[in-house]
Amino acid sequence: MSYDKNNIFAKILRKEIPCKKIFENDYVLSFYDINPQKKIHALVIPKGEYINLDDFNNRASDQEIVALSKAITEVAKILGISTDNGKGYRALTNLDDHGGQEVPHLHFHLFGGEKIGKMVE
Ligand code: DGP
Repeated sequence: MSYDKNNIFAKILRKEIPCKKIFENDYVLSFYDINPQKKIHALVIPKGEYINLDDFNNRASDQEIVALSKAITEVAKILGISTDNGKGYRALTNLDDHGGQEVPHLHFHLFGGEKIGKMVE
């Protein structure tokens, strides 16, 4: 499967459609999910063209990988849901068909602002 340059997050990265930005640096963009599933629902995406986490880990540079991982922690701090203040959140990424991925550009969901039930008992 090749990267679809017309996916919605590619359009957001090209500023062809707007987003409610939370954080940005050379490698990463974070913005609010358009259809929040929890009180706080943010997305963190790499600026590079990666379909999912497997594609990212196969092809991205160490710099890009570190930047994405650290951005998740940074965004949680900005949103006031980080483990620093004893709150916490869920970071999740869906991969491909069985994972229920809809947008084929790697994204981590950050859910927080309320207690989240267990997905796997
Ligand atoms: P997933 O199912 O993991 O591929 O999640 C895709 C998420 O992307 C879903 O929670 C809704 C969100 N989303 C889809 N279109 C847009 C959009 O145009 N703007 C924003 N901010 N989020 C979007």
